[in-house]
Amino acid sequence: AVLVLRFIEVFSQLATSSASLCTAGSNIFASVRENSPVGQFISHISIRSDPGANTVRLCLTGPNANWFYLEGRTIRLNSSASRVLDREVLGPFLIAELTCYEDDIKQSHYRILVEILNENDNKPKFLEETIQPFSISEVAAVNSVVFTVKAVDSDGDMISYVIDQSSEDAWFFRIDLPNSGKVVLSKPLDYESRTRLQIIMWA
Ligand SMILES: [Ca+2]
Ligand SMILES: [Ca+2]
Ligand SMILES: [Ca+2]
Repeated sequence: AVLVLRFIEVFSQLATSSASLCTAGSNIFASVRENSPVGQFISHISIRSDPGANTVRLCLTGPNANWFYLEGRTIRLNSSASRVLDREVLGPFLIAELTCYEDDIKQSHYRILVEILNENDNKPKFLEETIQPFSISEVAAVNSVVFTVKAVDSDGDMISYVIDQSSEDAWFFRIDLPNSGKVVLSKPLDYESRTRLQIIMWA
């Protein structure tokens, strides 16, 4: 008889737990564009109960929980003018956890994974060592690569390079492969007529 009673106890606990107002939720996978304004919608929370009901409490925790706030059953972005969501600083994902308490007893726990979508919000920057003054022999072959520049872009964008045609000595040079940064000599050089050349390049 004792054994039968114990079995019934376990069964009734399981039944109570599955009837919790916190259930029917799920892990949350969402995305948000970087630089999004405060209040940007992230995700609904699909738990059964209205979190306004005084027996149920939702709690955000985890490494990036401070990027979110709760508004009823909605998760929104907690950014501000001085604290922008920056994919280049934070990386591609925000990670947090959502815990649902009922009468202060932890009932369910969900993972939140939000991808930060990239925007092209950084300009390419030339690597200083590739844009220093340097010498070219006056006998350098026309149509040969005489120098190579390189720029980096923290968005990971493909970079192309152009010679500003308004710059004084632009006509001495050309770029055959816009993404390579390789600058080709177009005209023969003559030390007796010019000892310095200067061009402006854009990345
Ligand atoms: Ca950014
Ligand atoms: Ca970006
Ligand atoms: Ca960029």
